[in-house]
Amino acid sequence: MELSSELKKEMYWMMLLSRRLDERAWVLHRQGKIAFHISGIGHEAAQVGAAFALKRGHDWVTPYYRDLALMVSLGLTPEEFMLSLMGKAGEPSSGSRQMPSHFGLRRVNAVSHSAPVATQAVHAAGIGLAIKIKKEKKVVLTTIGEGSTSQGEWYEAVNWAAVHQLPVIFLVQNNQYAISVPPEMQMAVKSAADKACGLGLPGQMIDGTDVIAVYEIISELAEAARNGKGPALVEAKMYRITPHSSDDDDRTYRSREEVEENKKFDPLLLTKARLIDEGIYTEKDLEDLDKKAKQMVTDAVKTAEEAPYPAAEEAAYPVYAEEVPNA
Ligand SMILES: Cc1ncc(C[n+]2csc(CCOP(=O)(O)OP(=O)(O)O)c2C)c(N)n1
Ligand SMILES: [Mg+2]
Repeated sequence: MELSSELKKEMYWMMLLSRRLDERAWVLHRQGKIAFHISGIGHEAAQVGAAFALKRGHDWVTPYYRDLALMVSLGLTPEEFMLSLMGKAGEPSSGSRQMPSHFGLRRVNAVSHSAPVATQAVHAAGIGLAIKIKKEKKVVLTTIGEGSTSQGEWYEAVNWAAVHQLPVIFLVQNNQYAISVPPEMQMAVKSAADKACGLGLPGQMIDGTDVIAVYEIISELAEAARNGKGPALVEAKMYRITPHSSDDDDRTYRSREEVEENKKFDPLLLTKARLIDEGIYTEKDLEDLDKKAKQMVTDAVKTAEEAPYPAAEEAAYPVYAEEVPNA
């Protein structure tokens, strides 16, 4: 079924806004205004396609640190992202107790994760079990990098979801590096999706630069999972255009030529070209949208810069059950 132009426009807008937020984060880091950034540049198509396949606020998400575009599509505002980068009060994941990009947003059922990679997959399996016990028609999307599928927790979570036929979609974002380590140095199979056959669930590899393909595939799997058909594993392939994080110097393990070559597969540019080809947008429309996105980012930076830091006396509170102030 051909998707509506409106839907394509909405998805492009989320990709664009996330990209401009992400780029500004790098600038803020270089200006010494923030301590750390971990980037989702190159991952936007996979994340936006997946987010749009969910019923926002109904389904559940346990994301990972590269999921800015996923979170923006679910409803994280530019201001909230900037508050987290600057460690200001009111940041919705943890009231700025957590590292930036350890996304959580209670109003859309997105659960903040721990820094050890793959723990979010275990949380997803647990939420999936709760959904099954309560007989709800919901799905959990959990995301992860390909390198982190080598972690024990990931196998345990996928195994558990497969044994109990839980409504969980395990989305692997294969950006071809785990910091400096390429996939062939840490998995003997060609694709993380191949791991599915040993765990007893369907697995497939998809083009993670094609927002529409991702949307269509995850939509179908999500609907099947909501209707009791069990979990699925999807590996979306893309390229990590930036260094791993603002603490990484990627010149030590990959050539500039390789990075330049892979910029041809930049999902934002591919989607833009497609929208122009299909007559959905003109170059001028896209320029206007870009101005709008940049202005929103500038406004968000200003708001976050003017926002207060959390009060010192609130630092240790609340760790468990009470409300996070201002969240
Ligand atoms: C259990 C654990 N080991 C190591 C790390 C340090 N670490 C953080 S991100 C990362 C690489 C993860 O690579 P991948 O899963 O491919 O995700 P990507 O960052 O490429 O999106 C590592 C080793 C960690 N956070 N947790
Ligand atoms: Mg990776």
